[in-house]
Amino acid sequence: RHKFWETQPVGQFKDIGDSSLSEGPIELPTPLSEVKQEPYNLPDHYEWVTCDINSEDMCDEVYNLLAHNYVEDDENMFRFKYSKEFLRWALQPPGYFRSWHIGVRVKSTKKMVAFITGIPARIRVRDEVVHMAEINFLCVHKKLRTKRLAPVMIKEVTRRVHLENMWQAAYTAGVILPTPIATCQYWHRSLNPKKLIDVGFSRLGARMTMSRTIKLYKLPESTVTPGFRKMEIHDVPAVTRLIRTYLSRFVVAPDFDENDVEHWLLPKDDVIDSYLVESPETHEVTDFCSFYTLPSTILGHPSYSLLKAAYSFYNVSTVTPLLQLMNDALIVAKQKDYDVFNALDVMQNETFLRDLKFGPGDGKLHYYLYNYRIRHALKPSELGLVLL
Ligand code: NHW
Ligand code: EN5
Repeated sequence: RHKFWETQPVGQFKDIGDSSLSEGPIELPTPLSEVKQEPYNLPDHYEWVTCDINSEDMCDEVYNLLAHNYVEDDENMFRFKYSKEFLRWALQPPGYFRSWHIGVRVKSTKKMVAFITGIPARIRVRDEVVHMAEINFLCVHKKLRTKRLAPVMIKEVTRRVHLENMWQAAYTAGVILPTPIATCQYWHRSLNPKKLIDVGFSRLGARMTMSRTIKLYKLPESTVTPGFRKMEIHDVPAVTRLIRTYLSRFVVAPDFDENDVEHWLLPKDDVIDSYLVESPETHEVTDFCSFYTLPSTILGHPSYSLLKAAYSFYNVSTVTPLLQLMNDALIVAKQKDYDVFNALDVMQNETFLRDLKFGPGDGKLHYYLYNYRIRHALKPSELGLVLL
């Protein structure tokens, strides 16, 4: 069934329920001198390129490959359209390796036809912090699909991760592979229901009119929580303390330090939005919420071409009820003209999704670890990790 994945150190379907297998690394690291020194062979006429995402031309090429060939929904109505600024942010966290930003070109024309990336991350699994790669943006041009190029891309990024003495990875996908550590559900909160219905993202409910639907999803003009404001650079230490304490309760979560928080959570226009609650009395930071910006191209619609979507990222409530905090997040997203606010059922998100009028989508997201076995699949609420 899975000619490639059967050869890889990942949990296999045949091993599900085998209690003799213990948790942790599947294979031991090999000496660095035994890691293959040359890149894997590509089919004739193709060549590897290490991408410089800071170069305007390279960034353009990657952006265009993804904008035309990356992930679509199951009915091919929408396609993710990561912005260039987003890609630069996603690919250059503290300690990133340029060698993990891997493209494939046609030798003769230099056209970029495939891409895969890794970034370093410290991920805690139960009480062990593991230095991993987060793998993302695997993409093969539509015209080169099903030619087994993806396994070569995956082996090459694995080799380059090994050269940095890292032996585990985390990734997510909409497809089922051997074998998920957790399966999460996408939820969607309409902010601009008329447009969502017009473009086929959602449907008018049974016995619902357009005007009743618009009223159903109406939000207040401004946020309600006293002390709710945008995160600023001087908040990094307080937000780091808040988020570290919060993430310690999940089975799998990133081990963020202040540098990570500054990179991943400090607001960047049209990339990442973060808000916190500073107590008007004590000036303590008690609550935090964030979302990233990932629009989708609307395929083949006469009047609209872009769906503006916000995706829930990391949220922490200690004083403000999570429901109220996320309602404020919806209000700012509406003020900023997003059409929809998306969230997974990870962390404590289930406690607000239904009350805040999110509905389940038709997409699932499966979480995976490479070369690390987990004894039982986790519940989404045991995951404290969100990938982009
Ligand atoms: S998930 C998004 C992936 N990208 C897309 O869906 C974009 C649109 N699709 C495509 O570009 C986020 C192509 O369809 C792709 C497959 C490139 C997906 N992950 O070349 P072939 C990520 O980026 C397996 C892993 O003929 P293709 C996460 C498939 O099961 N494997 O197919 C990426 C089969 O293997 P099998 C996937 O359609 C994580 C083989 O590829 C996959 O032309 C990567 C077929 O290859 C997917 N999303 O190209 C793993 N989709 O064994 C990282 C298909 O079943 C692992 N396949 O025969 C860790 C590495 C680092 C380790 C470090 C220690
Ligand atoms: C790795 N970092 O399928 C990324 N999205 O539900 C790879 N559906 O937007 C991840 N099909 O349900 C890939 N509207 C996995 C995601 C791939 C993209 C994807 C789904 C997630 C999605 C929408 C549109 C469906 C269009 C037809 C959807 C219903 C919304 C409705 C709003 C009102 C309340 C009920 C739900």
